[in-house]
Amino acid sequence: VDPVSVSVQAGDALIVVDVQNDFLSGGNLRVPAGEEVVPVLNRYISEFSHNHLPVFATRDWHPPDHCSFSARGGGWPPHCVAGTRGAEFVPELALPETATIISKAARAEQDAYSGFDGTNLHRELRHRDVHRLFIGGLATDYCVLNTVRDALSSGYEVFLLIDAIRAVDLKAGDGVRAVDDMLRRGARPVDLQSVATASSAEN
Ligand code: VGL
Ligand code: ZN
Repeated sequence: VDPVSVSVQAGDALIVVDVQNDFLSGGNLRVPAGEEVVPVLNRYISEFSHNHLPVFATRDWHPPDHCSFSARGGGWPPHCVAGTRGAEFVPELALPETATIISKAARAEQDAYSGFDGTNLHRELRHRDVHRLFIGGLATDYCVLNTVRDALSSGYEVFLLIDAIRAVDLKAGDGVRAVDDMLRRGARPVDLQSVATASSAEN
């Protein structure tokens, strides 16, 4: 995948997807190498913050009896139960105080992999005149995939942070297939270098 060069500008927002303790090592639904996205996302966060651009952070925010949990016939171990340590953002993630938190899948009978599903994310973005989204986080093959799909079908331009995503890979290749799917639908790949280079060239 060849990253495209882009400078961040007014109308852009960063969406950090589900960087929560339960998705990292020691958590209940470990994403392999999930911790590796944290320092990279911190660099994107500072790029956006320095340019006074909005940062959003989604979080999986389930009740203890959520329908996606195995006890209820769902496919996942209990994870990201609202108010528990597993649901907290990873402490090393340097979210600015101004970040907008988007909680999803907070009702027992409904799951949501997309940050747009059942939330006010779209409204918040329109309110801030955002039309381009830079999206990274966890997990590539679930919440990142579905957030990117919804963003594209809602008319946003999407830049996928290919160095700041990791997959669950329940089936080998799920992550690669998810990236292919997002790019085929029109997301454009970027990495720290292709974003930072373009924007620092202006300074
Ligand atoms: C996620 C599985 C279950 C995710 C959330 O954030 O990608 N994956 N719930
Ligand atoms: Zn979940």
